[in-house]
Amino acid sequence: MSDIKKAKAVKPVKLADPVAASIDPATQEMIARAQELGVDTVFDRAVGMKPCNIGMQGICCKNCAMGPCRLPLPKDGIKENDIEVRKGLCGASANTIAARNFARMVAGGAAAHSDHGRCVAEVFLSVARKETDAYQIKDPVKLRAIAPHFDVATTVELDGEQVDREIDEIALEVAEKALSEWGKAEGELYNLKRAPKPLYEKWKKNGVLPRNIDREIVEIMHRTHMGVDQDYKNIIKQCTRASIADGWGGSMLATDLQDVLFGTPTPIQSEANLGVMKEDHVNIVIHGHEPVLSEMIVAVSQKPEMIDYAKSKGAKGIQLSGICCTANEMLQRHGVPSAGTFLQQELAIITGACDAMVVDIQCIFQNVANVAKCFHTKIITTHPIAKMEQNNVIHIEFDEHYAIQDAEKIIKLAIDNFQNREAEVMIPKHKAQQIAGFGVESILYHLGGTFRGTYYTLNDNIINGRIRGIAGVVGCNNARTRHNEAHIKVVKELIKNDVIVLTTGCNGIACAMEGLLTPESAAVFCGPGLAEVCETVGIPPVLHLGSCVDNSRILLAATEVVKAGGLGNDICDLPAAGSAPEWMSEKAISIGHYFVTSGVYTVFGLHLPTSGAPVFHDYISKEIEKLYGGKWDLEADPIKHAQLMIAHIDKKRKELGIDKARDRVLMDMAARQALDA
Ligand code: SF4
Ligand code: MSK
Repeated sequence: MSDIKKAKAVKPVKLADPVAASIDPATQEMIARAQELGVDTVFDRAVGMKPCNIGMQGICCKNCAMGPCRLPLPKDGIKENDIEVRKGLCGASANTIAARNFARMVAGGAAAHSDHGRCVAEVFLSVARKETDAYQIKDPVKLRAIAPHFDVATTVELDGEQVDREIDEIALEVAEKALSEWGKAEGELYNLKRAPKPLYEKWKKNGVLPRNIDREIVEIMHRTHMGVDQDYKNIIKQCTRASIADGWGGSMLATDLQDVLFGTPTPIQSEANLGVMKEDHVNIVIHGHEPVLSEMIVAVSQKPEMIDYAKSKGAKGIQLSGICCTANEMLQRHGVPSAGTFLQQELAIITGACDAMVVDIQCIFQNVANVAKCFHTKIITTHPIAKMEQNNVIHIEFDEHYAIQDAEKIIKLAIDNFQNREAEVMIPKHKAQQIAGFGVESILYHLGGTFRGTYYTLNDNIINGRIRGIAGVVGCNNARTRHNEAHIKVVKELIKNDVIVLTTGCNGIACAMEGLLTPESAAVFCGPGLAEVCETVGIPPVLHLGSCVDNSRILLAATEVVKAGGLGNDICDLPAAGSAPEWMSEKAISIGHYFVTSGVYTVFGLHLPTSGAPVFHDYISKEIEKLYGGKWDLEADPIKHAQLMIAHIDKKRKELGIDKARDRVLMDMAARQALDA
């Protein structure tokens, strides 16, 4: 305690047990260190403040000033006339209230992803218009690949022949059309047609094709206003439309345009956990979601003059690392190591070695500024929509037109702060190797057929049973449950049972910290079939596909599997399932709902804010399957959670007639087609 600013430290009333709070030794060490220094962290606060039971069940309405109206479940069970007896002042039923709350979570999540996408689209337009020279189009091949989805021609007729169109012309047209996706007056989103045709037809039949991204979010806010939509099925219909506008709209646009601008990820080696920070370097931890700024920070931090400047201040160099999805963005394109997941953000400062934490948008604790007051760390906010009220926070607004200058200013500030370290530095030793940077394209390369140009090998191995199925395991940490425990138990149970895992977000970081993102982990943790495939092609059993917006890569990978043939005609036919074992954010609910309405059986951990309205809960966890082929489920126990996913995968294998194929019968193309017939 003597070596930190005592006056600023606020001792929490109750302290967390570090071992009960996290499975990760680095996290345990740093929680204990924080407690020794008298600095409170989210782990302590979670012990001291219990969540509201009514809110957890989704049955508290505060949509007007006559409330909040709370509708606890009757002790003697739900009555037949529940909607007449259990109601708010206006008469809103538990189903209406829970559906409205759920819909507003989808609106919040879809807005967050989509506003991120809009920002990228605006930078892309600036680049296409040559208004900034800080960014260039790094992946013209991907630009040509996505252009047709926007009805943008990639060739032009010249002397009676089709020749490649200028990349700048394509970029400008794609940029303008992409940006109009947020507010166009008529039509539907361009990317919807990238879904398997039967899925598109289901959306059309059910009247949920999104018109433009902003409209669907605004309409949720309107329909959930006091006294508007009071039919939970109709509210969820709009939820579906907005979540599709997220997954197949805003998020997919963000992913595609980021790939075009910053490069499509390819497998890359790096490290994960707090041990990636270096005591003798200037440590800059970048946290948030948007790669527009972090791309520049990566570029500028590698400039020799910046490294020399750091050396002139006594450091050996500059060590960048990331938290949350900015970490994933910098990891997948540059191999920048991940310092940790969502719940480790305060701990990075408590190392005493964080010279600057640079934040952009989403998942940033306001408490990082309080923790920073106890150390020398500069907290730098960079986004006009995400500031903090604490007076120790520096705001350097990032403008893509002055991107390099802004990044230089931020990095110099961090370097100048290196000499101000006061507290004893304590960086946990723990870190793990990881291979990240997978995507639709790289899966094609590793598990596809070079000549066939499809997901042939992947499908073949699913059909022959070496790979039992595919799981998308994604999402956050939640301080209400032991950090990373459910993430790791779910993933290990899946790969043990030959289910290949596609991961994004904080699950990806958790798996990296556990060493599951290495090809070598296959021999240790996988069932024999998956281990054989991973060893043969040299991939990890858990493929890290990137950040939260990159869940769109999972949708497109699933679509590629459908296209490759032999596993049905739609995403809902695949032996596949989704999971968010430690979810916490509204974005997770939006992702969960677009997984479900894209045909994926999706299991969440912890709890769902629907349990106080069992009829509504039944609707999204049973009836909705008839409309879209996917449904919600809930299981807090990680092993049972994974087993539910495996049972669903086995059910789909049986429906496809490939349940007997697990005895490793080698099949040729004709046999596979016969199975599909
Ligand atoms: Fe209560 Fe109805 Fe107002 Fe909600 S909208 S707070 S249920 S009166
Ligand atoms: S960062 S949304 S805690 S995954 Fe995308 Fe992690 Fe969840 Fe934030």
